[in-house]
Amino acid sequence: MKRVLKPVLTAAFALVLAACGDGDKTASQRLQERLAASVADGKILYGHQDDLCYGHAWKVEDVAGDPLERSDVRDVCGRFPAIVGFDLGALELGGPDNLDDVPFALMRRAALTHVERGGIVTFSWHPWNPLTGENAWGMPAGRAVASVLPGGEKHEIFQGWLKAVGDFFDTLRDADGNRIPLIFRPWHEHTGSWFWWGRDHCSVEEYVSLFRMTHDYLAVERGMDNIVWCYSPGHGADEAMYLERWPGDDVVDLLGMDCYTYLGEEGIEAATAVYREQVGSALAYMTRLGKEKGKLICLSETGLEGIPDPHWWTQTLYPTIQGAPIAYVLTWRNACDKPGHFYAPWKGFAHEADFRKFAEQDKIELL
Ligand code: BMA
Repeated sequence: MKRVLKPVLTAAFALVLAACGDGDKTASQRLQERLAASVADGKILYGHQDDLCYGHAWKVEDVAGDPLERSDVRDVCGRFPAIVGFDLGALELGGPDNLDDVPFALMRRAALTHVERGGIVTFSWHPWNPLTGENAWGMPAGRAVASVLPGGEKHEIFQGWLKAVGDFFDTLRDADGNRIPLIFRPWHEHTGSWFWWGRDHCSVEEYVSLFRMTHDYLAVERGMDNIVWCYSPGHGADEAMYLERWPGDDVVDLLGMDCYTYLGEEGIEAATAVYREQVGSALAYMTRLGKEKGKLICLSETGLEGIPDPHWWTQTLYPTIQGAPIAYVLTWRNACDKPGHFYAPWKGFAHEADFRKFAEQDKIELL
């Protein structure tokens, strides 16, 4: 009798434990809790786009075998970024590589490797325009958003594109076969009009429907409860614009913002002043909104292309973000094939010491 009962009781106890403990939380909730704990601890995680796949003047060649230990960030400060960003653009076209020539097989390995090391991954998506066949930036955009919504002429094709994203995410599983937690940040910078889902190319209702359709397909239809959904308007959005196309409290977990220091003809001082004003004011209302909505906030994309300012990290970025409860800040990619297109330092770069100082701040977390 005892022998029969014991395993039954043990199994029942495990069930009760699971119901009370972490076991009933989704991977998305656990990642949000981890980020919230880091914010409560006063930390800001540092992230870098495509970090393990390539850097300034190098790239991974051996997709299946490379140990993925190279990183421009690590070369400069000895540590990997805490967050690595990837972009799914061109996945929808069915080819092996993304829009920046990163093989999806490499992206998968890099994401899994980074999570195994204790890091966090985030995905953006610059899909082609399903109506015109141009890339995400191609203009005129036409009524592409309307065309992918139910009843639109590209709806069915677009369902296939969403399926491609779902299928790719579904392959991101740990050694136990569980889907890894990930941040997904679709339909970003939509308060500008440089992408086909931008402000001038669709109505408020159409944008909201696009976001919700994407969420419902992955989170509901595919049951992906490992995704933290990030909403990230572009630079210059005031609070009204930020909220104008808000897709709903039920489909957003993380409030983001994409904002860069744009070096124009007026010089670095003017660019820095604009950046500090834009990011500073956005983080102020995002902090309030995050509290009201019980959601985390982040600076989802930022940087200064080519980093011509020797003190950008310590005198522009750090003072602008250090007072805000952002979970993370991510700087954009270091292209391996465009020498001036980089947003993190690399070994030998003239101003690399300033990044090291930034990375050494107590507040700033790397792996
Ligand atoms: C842009 C640039 C492009 C790139 C795109 C998507 O900001 O970096 O070169 O193709 O992002 O990653």
